[in-house]
Amino acid sequence: MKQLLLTGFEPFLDFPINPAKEIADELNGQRIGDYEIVSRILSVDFQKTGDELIQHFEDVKPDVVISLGLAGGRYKITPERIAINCNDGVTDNAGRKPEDEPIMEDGPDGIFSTLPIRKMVNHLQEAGYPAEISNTAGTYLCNHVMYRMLYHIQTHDFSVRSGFIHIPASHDLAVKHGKIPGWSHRDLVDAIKICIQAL
Ligand code: PCA
Repeated sequence: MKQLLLTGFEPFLDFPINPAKEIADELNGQRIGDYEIVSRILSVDFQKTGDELIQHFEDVKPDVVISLGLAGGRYKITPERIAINCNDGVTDNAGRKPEDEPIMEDGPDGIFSTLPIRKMVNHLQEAGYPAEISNTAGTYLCNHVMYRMLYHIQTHDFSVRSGFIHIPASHDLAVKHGKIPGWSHRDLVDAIKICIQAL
């Protein structure tokens, strides 16, 4: 059976729950389509997160990598099209706040997702879920891990598909936070299963 490395993130900023972690935890060990899901949770720390992800990749040796992250305030499931070579944004969980820094000094400006993002969005919409391709993963940790994984795969010539999906808040988080829309945890999990089945 093929292995799919599914990553989520720990909570960060003013989000006391990270639904990306909850989804990854729930799907860990499940079989979806041709894949066995191996989930790992990443820190929200510019200095550590990329290396953590590469280490999980080396340990698991997956056939596909899908990373999940919360986009608090978004209404739709949004597979990301591209990661850019930039660290910038608000303070991370370790108190760092990079400005306009390249992620890899010698890296390309951008790297496209190698996941079937159009097919994922089409299947989500057919199932009745709000979904669209996002053309920016921002410059925070989600963009960072997407870039680091794609760069690692590209520079080592691995034939592994990889990319990132941003998700809206869960109801639990939306209620605790108070100012962002939420989906039910069940629908979030179902939507990510649909994305995996589109592989
Ligand atoms: N979302 C953040 C980082 C962690 C997460 O779940 C982001 O969009 O960059």
